[in-house]
Amino acid sequence: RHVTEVSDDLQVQSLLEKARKESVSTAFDRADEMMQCGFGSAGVCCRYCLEGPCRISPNGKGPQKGVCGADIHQIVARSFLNHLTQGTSGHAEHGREVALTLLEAAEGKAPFEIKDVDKLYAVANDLGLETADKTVNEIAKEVALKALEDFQKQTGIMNWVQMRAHKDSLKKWNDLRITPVNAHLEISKAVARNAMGCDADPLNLVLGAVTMGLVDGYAGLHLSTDLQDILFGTPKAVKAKYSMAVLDEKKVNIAVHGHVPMLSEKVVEWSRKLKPEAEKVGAEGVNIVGVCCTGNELLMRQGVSVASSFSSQELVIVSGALEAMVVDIQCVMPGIQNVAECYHTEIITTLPYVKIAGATHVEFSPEIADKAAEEIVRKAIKNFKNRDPEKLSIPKETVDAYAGFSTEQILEALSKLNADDPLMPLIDAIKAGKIRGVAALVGCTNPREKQDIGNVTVAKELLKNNVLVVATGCAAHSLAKNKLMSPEGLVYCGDELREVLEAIGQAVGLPSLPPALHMGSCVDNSRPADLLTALANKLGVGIKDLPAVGSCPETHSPKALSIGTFFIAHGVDVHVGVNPQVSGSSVVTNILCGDKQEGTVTAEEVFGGKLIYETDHIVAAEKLLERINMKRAQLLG
Ligand code: BF8
Ligand code: SF4
Repeated sequence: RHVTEVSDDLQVQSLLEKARKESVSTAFDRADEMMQCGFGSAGVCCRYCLEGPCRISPNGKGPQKGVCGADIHQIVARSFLNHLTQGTSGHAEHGREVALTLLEAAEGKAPFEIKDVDKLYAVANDLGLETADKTVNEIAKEVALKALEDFQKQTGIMNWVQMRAHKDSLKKWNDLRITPVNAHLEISKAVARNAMGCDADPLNLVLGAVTMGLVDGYAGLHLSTDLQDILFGTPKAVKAKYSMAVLDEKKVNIAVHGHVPMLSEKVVEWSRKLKPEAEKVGAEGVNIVGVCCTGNELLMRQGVSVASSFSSQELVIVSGALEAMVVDIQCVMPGIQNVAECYHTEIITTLPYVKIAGATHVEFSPEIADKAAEEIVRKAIKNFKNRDPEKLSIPKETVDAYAGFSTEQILEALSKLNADDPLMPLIDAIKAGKIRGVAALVGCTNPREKQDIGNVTVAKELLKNNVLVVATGCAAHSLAKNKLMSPEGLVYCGDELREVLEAIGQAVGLPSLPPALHMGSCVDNSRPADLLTALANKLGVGIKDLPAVGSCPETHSPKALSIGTFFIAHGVDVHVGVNPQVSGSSVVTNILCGDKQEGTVTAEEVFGGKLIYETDHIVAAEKLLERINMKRAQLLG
């Protein structure tokens, strides 16, 4: 593809041109070279035992059963569950790491403080813990232990499900007997049921996938957000900068990349402490830039600038201005190491189970957080002298964006309009049709797709039709770069939505709220879920009854599928713009994407929401609007 076809971002285009001139291979080029396997695309290839691999042709030619007798629907359902298990385990692992950090911090073993004591009390109360006469650290320890129970208990339901789920949704899951007991138990069960000779009922397998979605939502998203807010602070509105141009030629540049904020928070701290050392090597200081969701975490709480979303991560290195890229877990392309070898960048892995051959490894664990962060920043400073001026090319223009819209921050802003009942202004606007509905633009960028175009097109179409847009993950990155997170982007909103955004914004001393509200990283998809739960409770209805949708136009990650399934389990319609690899089975496709229909069971019928797979961005937005309008009509009559 020509550079203009791989990304809508001119800076990414120019860095990709540079990479190509310098014979550096990146994901965009590898995506062009890679043939897409038709069997894999349809989900009909099974490698779960050594009788296989078996693949079944969806057109009916050739064998229609695997050696064990599994048919195409069973194989597709298992590959779907496998994707969900993969995505969920990443988020659950994230939650567990944060819980352990909170425990060690509370016990005085790790150098972290409880930054948001109010949130700690709120979570402790929601968990039903007694807080009177206890110190902050004692309460934090109890909260951490409650969180860790969600990876241990053998009976009952997960504490975080009990605490955070809407009661109607929970009842539905209990009736279906799909409510998770503990995250590890469910993940292990999902792997086990997917093995050769186990679960062979496509519907039951899809319900297993829904359980994975719930584990993802509670042990992953909600638990991580709650505990991270306690440890690092609940985000408040913050102004920051986006684009590759946030790299600073005069400073030592460090990119933090991945997902968990524990180390990166410390790297920010040490980058300030070690400024004098950076000055000694001729730099003006140390500049931290974010990539992927670690970037989102630091942006939300510290206003750290963001350089790149997923698909262009290697191009941050191609700028020639990056002294170190520090990575933790997830969405870290192994390709960064090969690219780094063509420049002076040092790739630094930090977790014992996420290493990259050829990269430097500086081990991180909560108790040695300071030591690890200090060592990393020093390595970057030392590397500054190796920068090659011939290879330097930093794009020029940054884009301003507002972020930090936690549910708490949104409610605080709304309370300026109605102090007694902050949700009312939002509900009134929805009832009056000034806000037609709420859409969460979530998920990734994908090197096979033209970067940003799907995320931005869907968002703009919805905004134009007065849908309130919130965003997380790399989708938020696409929107921010296109001015949808600054008042400048108001021109893309319908008149009625714009009036609401201006009214709320002006009440908090801003010219307006931005068109799209940045709610954080991918685990922070708990925040839109919290907002919907609050709205549903206020209206006395289920989440499935709200005019709310999710859209994931450019995903690459199974994590996005598990987050999407979490929302579908609440009855929220979810759009994906990239093939979810289930088309080989009419049965599985109908369960996930079908409408209510005699004689078949569909997600729409059971939960009230479905999966919408649509690659045309305009059509996708139309379909989402149609669903929003349908739910509005049912809710408001
Ligand atoms: O968890 S949006 S590419 S970075 S998977 Fe990855 Fe997708 Fe980005 Fe964040 Ni989410
Ligand atoms: Fe083939 Fe069945 Fe083994 Fe899969 S589990 S590889 S379909 S024999």
